[in-house]
Amino acid sequence: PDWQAGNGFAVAPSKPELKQPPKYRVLMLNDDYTPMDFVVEVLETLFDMNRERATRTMLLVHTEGQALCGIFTFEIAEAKVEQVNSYAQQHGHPLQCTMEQE
Ligand code: NFA
Repeated sequence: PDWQAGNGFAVAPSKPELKQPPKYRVLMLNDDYTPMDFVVEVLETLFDMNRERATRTMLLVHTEGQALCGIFTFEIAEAKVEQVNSYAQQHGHPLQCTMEQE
């Protein structure tokens, strides 16, 4: 651990330096076929967004090609991606999410 010079004396750091777990971005990808209202519904239900935020995020994906849905630990991010992809597939839409380390 790094040592800190307090009032002229070398003293041990007051807290151990704990390493936090890596975080993962969940990104939604644009496609030409998924209806906009379906995307908004997915963002509301799986990413806990209100209608306004879900609509803004959907339009960002639509215009920019992708947008951030949220940042999670590995297991939560993995579950979100799986939920979006399987829910979309069940409804016959090509909508996809991916994840990447922050
Ligand atoms: N691009 C899709 C359309 O024009 C809408 C869409 C938005 C799809 C965001 C996927 C993600 N119907």
